[in-house]
Amino acid sequence: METVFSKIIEGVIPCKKVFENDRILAFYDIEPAAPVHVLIIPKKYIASMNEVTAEDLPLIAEIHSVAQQIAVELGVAESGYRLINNCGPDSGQAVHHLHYHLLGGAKLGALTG
Ligand code: IU
Repeated sequence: METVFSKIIEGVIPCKKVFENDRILAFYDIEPAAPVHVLIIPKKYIASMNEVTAEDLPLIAEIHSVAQQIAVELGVAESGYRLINNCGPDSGQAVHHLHYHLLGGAKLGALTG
């Protein structure tokens, strides 16, 4: 399914890239919720966490590895950061292409639920 993130992956919509390889793209969120707010997405279309399959698990592991690397490069590894996935309506997931928010650069508020 085409989403805004497919268009970003295709380069039709520009983004401020932080990381890219054949499988993963990371870019700055256009509406940052923290001083550092990066989205990390697989290039493969997966609608949400609910659609992740066993065959996707190496890709999910690689996303974690990329997040770790980005945290170091953007200087938040030691101060701390969050890696968040929103899945489904109650989470507020707005873009139906799997993505992880990497948030840091300030003391983050308590998680609410
Ligand atoms: P969510 O987890 O689906 O709620 O997060 C979607 C994010 O995608 C949200 O933080 C938006 O600001 C962000 N975003 C973006 O970075 N670029 C875009 O063109 C669009 C949304 I549309």
